[in-house]
Amino acid sequence: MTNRSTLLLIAALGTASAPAFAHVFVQSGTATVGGSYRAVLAVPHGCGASPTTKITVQIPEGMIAVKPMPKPGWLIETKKGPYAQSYDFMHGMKASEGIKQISWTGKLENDFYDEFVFSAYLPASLKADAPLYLPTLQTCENGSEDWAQIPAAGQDSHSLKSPAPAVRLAAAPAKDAMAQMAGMIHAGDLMISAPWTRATPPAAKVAGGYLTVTNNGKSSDRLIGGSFAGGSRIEVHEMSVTDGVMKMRPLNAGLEIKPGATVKLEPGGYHLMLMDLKKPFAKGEKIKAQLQFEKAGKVDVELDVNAVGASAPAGGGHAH
Ligand SMILES: [Cu+2]
Repeated sequence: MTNRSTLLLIAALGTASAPAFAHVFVQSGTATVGGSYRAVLAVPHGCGASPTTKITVQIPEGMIAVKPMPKPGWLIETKKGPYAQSYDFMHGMKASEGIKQISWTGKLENDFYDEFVFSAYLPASLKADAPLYLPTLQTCENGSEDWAQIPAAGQDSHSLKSPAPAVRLAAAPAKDAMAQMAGMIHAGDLMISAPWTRATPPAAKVAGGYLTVTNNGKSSDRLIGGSFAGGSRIEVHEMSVTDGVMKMRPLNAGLEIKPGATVKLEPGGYHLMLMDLKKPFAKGEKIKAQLQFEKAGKVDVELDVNAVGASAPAGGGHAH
């Protein structure tokens, strides 16, 4: 590309984005629910040619834990109030009130551009189908602009004269999806995720194996056992407390996974038992294994070897 065409392209892009630039708008216009959000309110011009002296934004219902970022030269005032409902916030906390309005008072010449920033949290319960609107009153030395118009259903916000800044919401990835993506295996109607085991002490002849199986089918399947590299076979075990003693026993008929059910094999409960280890498992290794299901058949998995004692069941766990 020549310098000249680069310049032309930049000029063309500049023209194309100019109409949106004429409004007060939210710069980071898409936010993922179930996480924190940094809102940047962009103010590209004054009221006509008159300098901006105050920006007042209304915080929409559902945008919680709002905190404005200090801004040199600008006085920040907030109004707090109750939310319409209580929301789940981070670390299991509930939030039922907070900042509902922020105003910044200062001066912004019409020839300059500025940004007004606050942080917020978007609860996971928010639906990603409708944007959140932040009606904003721009006060100037002469006059004001009320960016508060909200498009009706089906209406394009570009057709509005003074549209309210909007934040589009994006759905949060399914819980644990990120963590499981790498290890997720589909076999027929079954979905197997996060298979793992533990590093073993030198003399150990067995190791526990853990994973989650979901049956998306219409009929039951059974996890019967399997095989693995570096040992004889995999059994399916159940851990139970009998007369106050924690014991495990092999499930000779296998472990049933009912239609629609998610069964977790985890320390202290159902687990795989990897038998007759030829050498210990070392942390960071991956153990190739093949699980045997009654209907889904043989399914190849790789078990991540975690640290010795990772997520060990309370009370000592495995006695073999
Ligand atoms: Cu066991």
